[in-house]
Amino acid sequence: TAGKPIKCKAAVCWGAGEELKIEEIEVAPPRAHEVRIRILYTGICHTDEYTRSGKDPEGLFPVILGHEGGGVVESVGEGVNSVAVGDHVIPLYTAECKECKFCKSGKTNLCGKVRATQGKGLMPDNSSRFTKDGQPIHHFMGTSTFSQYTVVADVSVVAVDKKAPLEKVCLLGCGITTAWGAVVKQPGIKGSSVAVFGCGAIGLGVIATSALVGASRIIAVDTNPGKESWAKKMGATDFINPSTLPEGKKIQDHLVEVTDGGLDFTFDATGNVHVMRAALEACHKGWGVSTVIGVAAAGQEISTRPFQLVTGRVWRGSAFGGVKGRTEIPGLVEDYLNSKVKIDEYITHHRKFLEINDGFHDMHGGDCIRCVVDM
Ligand code: AHE
Ligand code: ZN
Repeated sequence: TAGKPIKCKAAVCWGAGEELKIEEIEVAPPRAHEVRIRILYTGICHTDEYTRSGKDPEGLFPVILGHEGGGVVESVGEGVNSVAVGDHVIPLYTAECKECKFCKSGKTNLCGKVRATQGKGLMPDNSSRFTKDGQPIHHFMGTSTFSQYTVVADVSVVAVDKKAPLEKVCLLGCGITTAWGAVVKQPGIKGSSVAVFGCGAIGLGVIATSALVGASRIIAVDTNPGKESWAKKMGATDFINPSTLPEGKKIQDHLVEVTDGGLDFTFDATGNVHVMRAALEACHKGWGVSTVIGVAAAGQEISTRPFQLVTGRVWRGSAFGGVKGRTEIPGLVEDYLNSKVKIDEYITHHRKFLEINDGFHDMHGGDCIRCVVDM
């Protein structure tokens, strides 16, 4: 099949707010510095739903969504030497070229190499590899894992140990890595108090990783009472449901009271800007650090009194947990194989590819942490 177009099935979203439609599409061969991958499994993340729904200001249609995949390299374009045919791989929506200003800075994982074209739903040469009856379909996040075959830039993919089941480690393509990185790259969590807002896959991952690195107290916050047992299972020491607080009592004020002045570290894993404010204001005066992980809809803005910052709280954020995918994901896979990093625990739902829309519906239910789709 190398060098030839491949016909396969893909879940296409034709317009904002529409359900995905399984279509037979054509996937062009990889050009120079591109890799064509047979996707075997993919997770569904709220960001796929965010873009599907039309809330993403960068959203383009028609599009093949999906950014939490695992697969096998089918063929490679000219000049590709980082992965080879047959390698087990995870596509990366945060590329790592190792040579741009960002990559070389040593200060960030945000690679600049393909971000502009990725945001336009195109490959680095400004064109798409996906067509349906000749009509181009946009790529998404440089990954488009809701297709049986996808094409990605060689800087946007990493090979992993073949011993690791792809139906599990595909989740390292987004949620679990994002949560892990947000915690391990934040100095000082060991021995400190942490509050985590939102107990979806990201929030639970932040809890699990905070426990792993030795936080002294981990307070989980969620309005769904069903999340208490999940949070405790992952290592939370306390669970607070803000909707059970007395009328008019703000969650941040409650947290400051029960922690003798506030948390050392807080994390937002909701994408709700009011929750982000609460997370910042729940931090301890003088040193508390709040990390924004959740993605907020177009037009949303955060606010707080500047006095919160003047008095020593720090508001920060990270994308993909600050993780450099090509450098660090192989190690995370080994950590999973050595039972240091949990993945299986997050998988509550499985779906066949033809049921992918049901996977989206699963995600809206409070009992779904991650749904893995068998392509
Ligand atoms: N396109 C949106 C922003 C979306 C966003 O923030 N994406 C996160 C990853 S979400 C994973 O589920 C991210 O890492 N962004 C960094 C980047 O370069 O896109 C918008 O609001 O425009
Ligand atoms: Zn995601």
